[in-house]
Amino acid sequence: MSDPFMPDKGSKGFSRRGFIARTSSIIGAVAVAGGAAATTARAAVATSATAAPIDSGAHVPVLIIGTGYGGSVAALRLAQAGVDVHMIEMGMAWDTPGSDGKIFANTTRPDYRSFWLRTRTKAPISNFLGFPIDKDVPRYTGILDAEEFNGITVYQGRGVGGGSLVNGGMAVTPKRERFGAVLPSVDADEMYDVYYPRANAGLGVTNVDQAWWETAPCYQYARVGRKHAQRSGFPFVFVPNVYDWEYMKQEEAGTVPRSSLDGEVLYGNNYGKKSVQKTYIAQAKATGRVSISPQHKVTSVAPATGGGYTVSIDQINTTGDTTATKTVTADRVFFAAGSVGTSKLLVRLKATGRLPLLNDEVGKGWGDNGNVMCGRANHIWDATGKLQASMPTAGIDNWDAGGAFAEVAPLPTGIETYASLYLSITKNPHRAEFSWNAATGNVDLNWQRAWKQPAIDMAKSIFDKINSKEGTIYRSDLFGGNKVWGDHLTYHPLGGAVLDKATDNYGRLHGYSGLYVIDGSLIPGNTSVNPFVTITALAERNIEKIIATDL
Ligand code: FAE
Repeated sequence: MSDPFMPDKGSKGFSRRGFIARTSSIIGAVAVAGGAAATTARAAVATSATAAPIDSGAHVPVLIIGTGYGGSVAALRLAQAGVDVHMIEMGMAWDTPGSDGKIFANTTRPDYRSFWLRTRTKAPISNFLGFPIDKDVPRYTGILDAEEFNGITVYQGRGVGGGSLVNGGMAVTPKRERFGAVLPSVDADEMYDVYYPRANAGLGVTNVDQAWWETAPCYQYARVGRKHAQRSGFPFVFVPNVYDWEYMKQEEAGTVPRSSLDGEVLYGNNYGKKSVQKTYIAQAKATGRVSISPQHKVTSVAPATGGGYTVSIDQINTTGDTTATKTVTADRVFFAAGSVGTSKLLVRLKATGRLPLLNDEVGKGWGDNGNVMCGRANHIWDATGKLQASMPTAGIDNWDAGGAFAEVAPLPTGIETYASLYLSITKNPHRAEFSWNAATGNVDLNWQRAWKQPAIDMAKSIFDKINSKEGTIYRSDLFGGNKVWGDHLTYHPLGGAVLDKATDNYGRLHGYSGLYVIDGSLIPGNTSVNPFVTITALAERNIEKIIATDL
């Protein structure tokens, strides 16, 4: 089959006019195909057999809100300790293929499955060669939420598995000497001796085979990233991942269906990636003590007369409409709805009198992990490869000298772009606060776009130097309006219910016994690297203590 993204035969380099012509026709074709597929595929998903939804009036010993990293760790460890657990997840189960035979949509061909209740995609990289690439999609409870707040779009995974469904799988343990700034109230020895190793084992974290990496065409972009980093004197570090490397080798050999080598990531990986659905949640379900209600959204938690908590839940359909309202009771409730989900719930419940005794730290200490994106335009002799594995393997560590750790990111378009893309994590000091807006009935976040400037400056400590050394420039065609910096987003929301402030030092919420926070909202805004290993390790630490002392 001919590859429609391939440059014309015989062309020496990349032709802008040719690309645009081809891209428009592909986008057009995909829009039609996606629309046609939508009706039948939605029917297939609706018949998913997994859902054993909770009944209104039920009583459960433990209810967990959310099924990402924190929620999954809590569910598994509680179940292993003999406690029955019910998990409530607003997103879909993601266990049933659509009419194309795939559970998840491809990054280059977004369809109804791609976005959470949007009628138009909102890709993190909005443009290519200056042209917008977003397109209309049917409104559906898709996998990636681009939630918009003042000055920032916060990307989050929706579904059983949370962010693990959509992320790049980079499984990075912060350097030990930096841990004191990440979680100042936590004993580093315990974390590095016990809980980080436990988390890495539970998540299935492994290192890429470096000998293979050195020659694999799909990591040419990363090798170019290394060459440029090292020529400018920056440390280049390999980072582990949860992707199955043996599977990726087989993808390369053409013996299995492609996932990472087909550009799958943002809207889910059909194969190869060990999301928590396949690790913690699979193990938790195997205990027989854990059940899950997908497409159920917790709207309220309040003390119940006679002890425990009353939890209100909306069951929703695939267009986001409420089809049933349920009330259940639970002895204990774990908030694991992610930094944004947990913060929004707690701030609203405090302000509206359901949980008035929560302290004033609730909603505070929110950060974006200093995320900022940029691209560099390489010379024609520095091709980054038309085949790019979607799972990053490495980063440039300039944290101590310049405050930035830059992930060498793929740009899996299927064509040679001569672009190097980076997601930088920076020491940006700004922290925002969630607050209740009684007029709109929403929870607002007071982030300001200008607060990204320190992050940009820190990222520049790496890329200005590389550009100067290589004689290259920043790409200005990726984020619209000739912008060089992707300063409008974060993939890494953290904080809002900070450990040892809104909660005690193990995540027990002040003011209410039996209410816990166990997700990224405990971490005060920055982890110095990608966050999910730290979220998982902290959850392992806290749940061990809670099981030992509270249950
Ligand atoms: P999270 O995984 O977000 O799970 C929360 C769950 O709660 C979600 O499934 C929600 O749908 C659900 N929920 C929310 N509100 C409600 C409610 N009211 N009722 C019921 N359910 C609810 O939380 N991190 C890395 O370390 N490495 C990476 O390579 C990486 N790449 C990323 C790429 C992308 C595109 C994105 C979006 C994120 C990436 N991250 C990465 C961040 C990582 O996925 C994120 O930090 C964790 O998923 C956060 O884990 P939590 O358990 O806090």
